[in-house]
Amino acid sequence: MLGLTTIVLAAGLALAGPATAQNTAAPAAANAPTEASAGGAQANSSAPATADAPAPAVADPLLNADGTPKTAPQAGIGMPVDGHITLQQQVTPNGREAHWFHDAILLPLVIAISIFVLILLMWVIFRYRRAANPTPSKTAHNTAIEVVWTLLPVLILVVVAVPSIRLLANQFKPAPDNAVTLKAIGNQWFWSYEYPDHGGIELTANMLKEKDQVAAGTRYRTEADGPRLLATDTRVVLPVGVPIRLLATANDVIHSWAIPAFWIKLDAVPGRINETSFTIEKPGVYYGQCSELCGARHAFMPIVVEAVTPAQFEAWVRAKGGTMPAVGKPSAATPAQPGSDATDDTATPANGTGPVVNAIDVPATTNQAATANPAGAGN
Ligand SMILES: [Cu+2]
Repeated sequence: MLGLTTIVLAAGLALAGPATAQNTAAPAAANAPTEASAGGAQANSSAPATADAPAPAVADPLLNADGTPKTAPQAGIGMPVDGHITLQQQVTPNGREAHWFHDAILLPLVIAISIFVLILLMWVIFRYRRAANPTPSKTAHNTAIEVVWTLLPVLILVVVAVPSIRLLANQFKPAPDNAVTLKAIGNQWFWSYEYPDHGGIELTANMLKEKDQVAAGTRYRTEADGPRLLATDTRVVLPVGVPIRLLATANDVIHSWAIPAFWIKLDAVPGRINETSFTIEKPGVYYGQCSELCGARHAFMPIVVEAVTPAQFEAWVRAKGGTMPAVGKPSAATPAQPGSDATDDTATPANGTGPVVNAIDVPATTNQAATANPAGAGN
């Protein structure tokens, strides 16, 4: 009986959901058609539409007329490098701190401890083997050594804990009010994005396929787009030098939004919004991938961020039909987690019914439709 009640309740919620979403998402919905039509006119959103679509009112300042990006990535920056075995070059303060922590503290410490233990083992094996030491010592305790082997590891852990906890705290420091909010939404198997503080710009990013994998006339990956399996048809555009508030959620299963060069890996969980922040220090193109096993095409939902100057970012926002938020205006998108003190289900129903707000318009988009590539099915 309880099961039946649950099903009925769930069905009721599902039916009520879209209505709630429409109410809460009115501003976003108003922008959506504009964005959709503008997107249709851009080669990066839908390749087949390129041929006969009219030119957009304001051309995307970051794209060429044929939809390819103007900015090519810099070799070895923001992407993996053949034969490279340590962290990617970091372009955020947290990333640099983590890189330093890894290279200057953890790695030397791990190597020193391993060598020390190896030497001790070798010494015991050779010096105290039966042939060299036929009558073993009966010593069972040595207070001095026991104090050392207890205190030394404790001291080492304390030394490691200080920078470790500092880094952890920095990673979860809430973004300031002037941050640019980017909402990343994981889908099987592509990413969609929203800029809630910039007039609700929405993007959908699909992986670009190779030339021999797509039908003639369809956009495929070029060197300007980036490495194979990492390039997307639409890039996330973010300003440098400005804190970014990253919100991550998902529509279906758990995904994870990760860019190694930013020191960012944030789980995107359905019905929940995870938040972190970072500041990109250098303009450039940076690549990442979904980092949570999310199904058959998990490996084919890359992430590309193009970091530009704030002026270029503003021009891009305007070209996308978005608006710049008033100076000093706090983000409207700062989420309250379910169960937190800040959660107020009456004022912001989206918090109590996470999946509903996530579901706005997005399910209509599919990987195949956006790339217009039938080869993707069941791949
Ligand atoms: Cu995924």
